[in-house]
Amino acid sequence: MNSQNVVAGLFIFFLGEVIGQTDSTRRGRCEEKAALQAEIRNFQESQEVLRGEVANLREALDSVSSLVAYSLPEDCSAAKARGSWTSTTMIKPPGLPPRLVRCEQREQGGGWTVILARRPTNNPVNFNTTWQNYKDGFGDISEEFWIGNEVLHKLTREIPHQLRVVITDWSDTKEKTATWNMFVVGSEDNRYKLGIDGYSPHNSTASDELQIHNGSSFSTHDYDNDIDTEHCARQHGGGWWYFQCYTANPTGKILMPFQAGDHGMIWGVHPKKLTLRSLTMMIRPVSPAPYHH
Ligand SMILES: *[C@@H]1O[C@H](CO)[C@@H](O)[C@H](O)[C@H]1NC(C)=O
Ligand SMILES: *[C@@H]1O[C@H](CO)[C@@H](O)[C@H](O)[C@H]1NC(C)=O
Ligand SMILES: *[C@@H]1O[C@H](CO)[C@@H](O)[C@H](O)[C@H]1NC(C)=O
Ligand SMILES: [Ca+2]
Repeated sequence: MNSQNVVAGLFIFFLGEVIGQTDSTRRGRCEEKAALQAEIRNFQESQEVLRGEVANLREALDSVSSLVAYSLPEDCSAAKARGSWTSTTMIKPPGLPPRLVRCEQREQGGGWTVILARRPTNNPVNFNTTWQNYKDGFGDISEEFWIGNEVLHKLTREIPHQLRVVITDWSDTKEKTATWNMFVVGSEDNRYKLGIDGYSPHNSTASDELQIHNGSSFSTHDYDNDIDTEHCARQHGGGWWYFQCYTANPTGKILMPFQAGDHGMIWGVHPKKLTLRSLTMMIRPVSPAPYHH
């Protein structure tokens, strides 16, 4: 064999290899493409299946959440009846979406839904706020808050409620308490009119400063419903059932003992007037567990 033949032979050999390789590569690519297309089809199909599943799940979730909402207690007395001792509780007031509230389950047999909480904090809540905020509720349920007039109306409109107030002033850190056996809040159309009665002197150490507010409409700095020529809410800095203007101002500013002013959190009038350090208002049905599904 001469060298020319060797070169020609090698050339043909490599050519054969290259052609062969290209061929098999092409064949491979075709197969891969088909496989890929099949996978894409599979993927699209499973995507459609998944989409259906997601829709099913969403539907199931909707019915589960309405079931959960349906089985939530209406208030803290219903929570208590189910054995709950916790303070922060999810309730579903009649006719309203679920919400977190603060419960008092130890005092006086428990079952109390806290509607207003005040105490000195580093982040005081501004209680000189709007009709809308008082309607919806505002603040932080572990600190200071107003539960919301709509909740108050929905809880008290059909079921007789009692009210309990716990106060402390700066001169005496011992708590004073008072109970009223009737507490009802009207609808927004009635400007959340207050009905209060049945102060019980036997078990109250705080004086009755609320009875005189009976029948008053609710007022805020942007909605004057008091019977005074002045604007009580704006003057005294709270949202409240002002009349002319108040004997108790539970949503007033927490003032230090050396401060003074009618816009303070005040309980009573001179000479019985107390400048409060803390205040909690809570309600519960007069008879236990009155709610029915
Ligand atoms: C206070 O007394 C009244 C009647 O004397 C009673 O109906 C009410 O349940 C008592 N309240 C508390 C919190 O003990
Ligand atoms: C409270 O007000 C309502 C109407 O606003 C009235 O019917 C009721 O007699 C009042 N109760 C008392 C004790 O004043
Ligand atoms: C309450 O807020 C209103 C509106 O911002 C203001 O006009 C009024 O002076 C405030 N009242 C007090 C006591 O701070
Ligand atoms: Ca007025």
